[in-house]
Amino acid sequence: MRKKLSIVGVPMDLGQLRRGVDMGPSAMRYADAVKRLERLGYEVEDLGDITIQIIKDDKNMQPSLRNFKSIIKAASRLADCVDSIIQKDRFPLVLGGDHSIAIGTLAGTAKHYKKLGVIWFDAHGDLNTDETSPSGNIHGMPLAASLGFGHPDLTGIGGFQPKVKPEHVVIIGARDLDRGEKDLIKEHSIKVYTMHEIDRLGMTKVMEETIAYLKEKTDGVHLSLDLDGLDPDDAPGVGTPVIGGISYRESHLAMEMLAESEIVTSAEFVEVNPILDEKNKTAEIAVALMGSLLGEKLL
Ligand code: HAR
Ligand code: MN
Ligand code: MN
Ligand code: MN
Repeated sequence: MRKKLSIVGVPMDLGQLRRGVDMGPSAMRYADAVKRLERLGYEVEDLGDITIQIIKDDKNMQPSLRNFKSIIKAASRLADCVDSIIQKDRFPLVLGGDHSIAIGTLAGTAKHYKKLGVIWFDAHGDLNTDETSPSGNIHGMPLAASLGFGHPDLTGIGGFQPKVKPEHVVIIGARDLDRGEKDLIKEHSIKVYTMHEIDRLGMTKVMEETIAYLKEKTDGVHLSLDLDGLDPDDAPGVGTPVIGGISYRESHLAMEMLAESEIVTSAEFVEVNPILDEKNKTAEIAVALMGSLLGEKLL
């Protein structure tokens, strides 16, 4: 049977302060995401973008949760959309947008998998709550919210929580973790491959271990790929670059190994900011990584 895939864009930049990441979906479409995946034999439908509604005065209503209401609204819409894609037996591919959109993606996905695994490919942990966040930016909170930590309106999107359990999460590429995030990781024994472990073990071993860790105990795996997981020399078009990241080839290797493992059941590519990019390089990398994740090979 031919595999079917649905793309949905989330042109939202409200989870952080730098404008431009709302153009990420356009940039990835411009980089020929649809054609690239069709070439791999998928039947691809592009559902267009989720409508983003900016609620008046939301920005300053709660400084510890900036744009809270608008983000919740978008997340709920995205959750419904992802839910209906999976109901139609299609693979959801979400184009961000800042990383706060993952709250919605995971809410939609988790409805279908009781033991959902999550691979969080990111320079950051995104494990802050409104109480630990140094910025009040919700794009630093989506993994915490999906685990059930944080403001009840964020953790409760979709009407249930948590979406995912700590023992079903693997973070890859972390190199900028805040105090509260480190505490949460230790308290809940979340598996993290920081850049230290990636340097030490190599990406091959990291991915072998990640796949083995998730394969046995999960019934589906969501890949949440923040382009700032890559080194900013390779992927400059991101709002919060952190030096010393995953290389272009290492990230492809990770995607290729995931493709071989066949464990991934949904994916999102976030934080592409075309305004900060060099000739759409980061969006092109994102699309190339989608290709590798979905089975593209070099030979
Ligand atoms: N940890 C910082 C905060 O919570 C920075 C988060 C930056 N996040 C992203 N997503 N780009 O990974 O404010
Ligand atoms: Mn992130
Ligand atoms: Mn990040
Ligand atoms: Mn930080």
